[in-house]
Amino acid sequence: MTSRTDLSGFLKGASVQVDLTRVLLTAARGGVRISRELRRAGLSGETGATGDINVQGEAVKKMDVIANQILVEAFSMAGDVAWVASEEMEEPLALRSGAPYSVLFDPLDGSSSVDTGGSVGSIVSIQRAPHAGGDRREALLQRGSAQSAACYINYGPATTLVLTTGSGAHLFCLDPESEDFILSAQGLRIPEKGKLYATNEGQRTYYHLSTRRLLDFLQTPDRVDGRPYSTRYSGCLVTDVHRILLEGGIYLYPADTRDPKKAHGKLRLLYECAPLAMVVEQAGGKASTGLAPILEVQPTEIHQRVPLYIGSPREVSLAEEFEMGKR
Ligand code: AFP
Repeated sequence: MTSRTDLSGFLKGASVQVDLTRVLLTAARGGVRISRELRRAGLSGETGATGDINVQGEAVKKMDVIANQILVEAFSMAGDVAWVASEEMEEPLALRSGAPYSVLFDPLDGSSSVDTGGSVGSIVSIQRAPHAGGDRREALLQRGSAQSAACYINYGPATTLVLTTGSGAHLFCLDPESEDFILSAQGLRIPEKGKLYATNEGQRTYYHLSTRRLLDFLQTPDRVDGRPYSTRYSGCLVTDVHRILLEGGIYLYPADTRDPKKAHGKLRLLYECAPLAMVVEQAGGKASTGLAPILEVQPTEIHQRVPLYIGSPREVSLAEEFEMGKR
């Protein structure tokens, strides 16, 4: 039998601080429970919507609520977490005064795919909590570059976890029998250039001219440059970014002209874009708003939205050139 490294053994071997290790293991255990619930959702009546609308103005699915409860409960018991903030909660929740970390998460990204058997994900950002606790909003509004660690879990045909503590990005696969995450690739490297792009092209009419020109470019045949690109879009950010991370290319959710209230696109900076940016950059990729690195954006609100271009360095730089009007 080949030797296996589980998540806990990996973090120990990588000399990750003990308290940060505990928080990451808590996130992973939460992911195992969510994965279990997802497998049973169709049998236990946990599909469909609750009838509520969340702080983002989106229909809440039953599995959104369950996944959120699982993670809040897990971090509440962890002891190392001062604050949690979630896509599903209007306000951050204070857990333990003086604890070293704050955790921000999207408990179930792409939840509209649950009922139709699509892949979904969880995204977790871990940042240092300020010593004195501070005002709840101020304390959590940290740039992505200040994150201590970030991870996502993709619930697909297999449940996979990709994490970074700032020294590379590493991929783990959930063993469904032992329910351990087992190391499957250490030091992931995103291809410098890919052949795929992922975007909701049905909304192209609403995209700004610069973005439409970028798409035109990606679709224009050029054998030497490897165009046209192919589209792969599942409607789940985690799943789409995971594919781009492994195969190269670009995921984009741009700003658009559809809804003045969402002039910055749909995706949330603190618990979607920043953690994914940290993971992808640790694998040698890039993440940008089109105008600036995602990790350098100073948040002003917990549920702030930003445009996102993320993936291979070549395609993200190209997207920036279009969005900055250099092409
Ligand atoms: P849901 O969680 O409501 O399914 O939204 C998922 C998401 O935030 C992200 O995972 C997708 O990339 C994006 O929305 C898809 O949005 P569009 O439906 O506008 O393409």
